[in-house]
Amino acid sequence: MIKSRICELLNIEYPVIQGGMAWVANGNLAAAVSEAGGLGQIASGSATADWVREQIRILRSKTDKTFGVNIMLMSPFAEDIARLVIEEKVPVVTTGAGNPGKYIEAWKEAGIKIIPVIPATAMAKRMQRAGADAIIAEGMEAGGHIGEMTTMSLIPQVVDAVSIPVIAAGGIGDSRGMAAAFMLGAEAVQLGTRFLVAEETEIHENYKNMVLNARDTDSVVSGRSTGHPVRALKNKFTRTIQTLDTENNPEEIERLGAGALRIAVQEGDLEHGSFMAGQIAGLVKEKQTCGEIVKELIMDCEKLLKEAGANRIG
Ligand code: TUI
Repeated sequence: MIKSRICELLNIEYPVIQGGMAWVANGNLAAAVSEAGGLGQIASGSATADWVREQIRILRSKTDKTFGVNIMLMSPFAEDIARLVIEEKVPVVTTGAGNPGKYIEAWKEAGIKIIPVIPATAMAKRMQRAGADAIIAEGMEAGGHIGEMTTMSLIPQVVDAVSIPVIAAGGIGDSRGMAAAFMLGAEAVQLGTRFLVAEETEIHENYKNMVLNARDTDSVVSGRSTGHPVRALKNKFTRTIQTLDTENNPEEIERLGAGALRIAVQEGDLEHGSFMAGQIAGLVKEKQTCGEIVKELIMDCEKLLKEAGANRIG
């Protein structure tokens, strides 16, 4: 049985976390993942605190298992949601796209488990010093807003830099990626792209088909000129943004970018939408329930790790 400090810390059965995907990860999806024994998360993205509160209600009507809320720190509502998670006694908070330092003391007082996403070791150490319970180290293979490091290089360096448990994210789509992450010293994995096509995920069919039809090289990074690079599947939108990058026009990128993810998720607009997904999209070929995804990951990962023990070189 794969057990780790993360299972104990979060009171979950399996060390599998569903990524905090803005506009995608609602109360329904998070409940399905938590019911499957992993950690489901509601993503606040740029939504209001009222929307997040509603999703927490929906989730709690479907499961009494542990769940998380992911707070996107660049959101204008981050402050409100930071308060809401205390009011609602949310058990686990993860953060992305910034430094959650100013909220940590209040969250700790409320007994919330705090897990920031970090893109590099310096930030990992800072978060440990500030009182984080664990960290998610996310490589640039991930979809959405990314850092510079790859998962393969980032995970072992972060594992050596901190003593709190490390959750690996970015480029993990199946049990092989999960086993590799454990070999690098991670104690859990976070997957986003694989859950994009889950049966319970309520996004436009065009989005699911973009992921299911993607090849390995179909995701691209755009928006570097804004300081907030984003990985998404190639389309007219990403080509426009890349042109604006070369013209060094971050203002126009911010203007076009605002709302592009929502347009992809809700309207499936293949030209103007930002279909954020990770490099591992090329591996995702099948719609499954969250229960099937979690079970397959765990069973096959256990087998791989056992076989790796039996087939040691030398
Ligand atoms: O946050 C993500 N992925 C996201 S957020 C998002 S919503 C969005 N939409 C359009 C433009 C920008 C965002 C879509 N995908 N992943 C976690 C993550 N966090 N990746 C990188 C970071 C990060 C970056 C800098 C975490 C901390 C950090 O600290 C900088 C500082 O303040 O020192």
